[in-house]
Amino acid sequence: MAADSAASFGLLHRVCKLVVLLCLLHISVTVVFYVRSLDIRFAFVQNQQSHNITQPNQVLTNDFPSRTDPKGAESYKGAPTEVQQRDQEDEPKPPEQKTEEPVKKLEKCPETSPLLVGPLRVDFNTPVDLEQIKKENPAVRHGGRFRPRDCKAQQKVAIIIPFRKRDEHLRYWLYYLHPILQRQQLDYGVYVINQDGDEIFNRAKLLNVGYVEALKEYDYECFVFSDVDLIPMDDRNTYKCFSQPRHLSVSMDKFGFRLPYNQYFGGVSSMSKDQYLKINGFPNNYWGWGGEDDDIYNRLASKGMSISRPSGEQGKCRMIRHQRDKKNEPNPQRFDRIAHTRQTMAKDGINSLSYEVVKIEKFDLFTKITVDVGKP
Ligand code: UDH
Ligand code: NGS
Repeated sequence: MAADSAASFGLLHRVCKLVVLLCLLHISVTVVFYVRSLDIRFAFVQNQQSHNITQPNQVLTNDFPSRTDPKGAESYKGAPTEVQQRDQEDEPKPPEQKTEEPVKKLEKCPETSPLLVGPLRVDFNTPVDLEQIKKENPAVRHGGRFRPRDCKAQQKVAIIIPFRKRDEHLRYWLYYLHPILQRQQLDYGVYVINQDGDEIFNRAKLLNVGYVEALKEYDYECFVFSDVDLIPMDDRNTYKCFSQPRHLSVSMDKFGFRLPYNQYFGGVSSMSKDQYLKINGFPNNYWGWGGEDDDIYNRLASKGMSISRPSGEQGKCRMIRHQRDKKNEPNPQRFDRIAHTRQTMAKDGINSLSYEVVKIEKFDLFTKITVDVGKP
């Protein structure tokens, strides 16, 4: 009897063990299938996300086609990696997305930029390198263009530099001016107008060329005309236009930080399109050094305009010392010419400008336009 019950207990025990084992097997199979179904759902969601990002952008759809896209099924490369996905998000939004989520309209930048720091240290003892300047100004776009990211600039300003064989000066100019102009929150472009050949230099004609060429590229409303060797020592001296033509380089180190004479309009000046057109632009026939800036002053005065200037403190600037350039000797005709500005200005200016563009080069930090301006 005892032996019988022991045997049946053993049998029951084995059956129970078998049942437990079967249960465990069942649970394991269920778990395996459940996990696999999760995988599939996860992949599907990822795929849907990639599809949603890429679908409106045809270029990207080719790179990351959705499994549901029959055209792309062959070339499917899997769900995008984190980097790929970020790249996609950086791409410009397609037009249809613009209607769903309108691009935020930028507010106008304040009248006075909050980024200004005031007086600056300027020296020319250490050489500067274009690559370094580029690295330090990552927001400057190809061709030397910039506009503020977070607000709409008050003015679109073309900066025109008359130029020939002054590469070292230009590097200093770019090194100091790009950070200043960005802090001034301007929508600006830098145009270096390079006189081709070795004929006698003509600063004012190059400035006229700069005006015309810059306008071909963008709807500039203000023009700053700057010698390549002049650097402002205070970023509150904003390179923009005012209700009257502006003289910006009012206290130069070489003149003991004073104006050399009241009518002086050389170095750096700015004019709106209207102001510039009112005086028929600048004279084209001042070959060699001197007088062209006095002629411009005479033009402005004859049209009843006055000169606006920053304070002596804010208008401080340094000139890079240099020798007189070859083929820019003092112009012996300059005194006679400035005596007759009123008679000549209607015929000599933007309405009589002729030149030939030799080359346009877009560098990282500026646009260089090489021109043949002819000879006297
Ligand atoms: N410029 C050139 N290349 C030239 C001549 C002039 O790029 O060969 C441009 C440059 O932007 C320069 C501007 O024209 O800043 C005005 O010319 P400038 O610098 O010769 O005129 P500035 O009145 O100097 O500043 C005159 C010569 C002073 C010689 C002093 C010697 N101690
Ligand atoms: C005047 C010149 C200007 C010149 C200014 C400053 O005499 O063109 O000196 O020159 N006018 C005449 O010659 C008629 S500077 O000292 O910067 O070389 O801008």
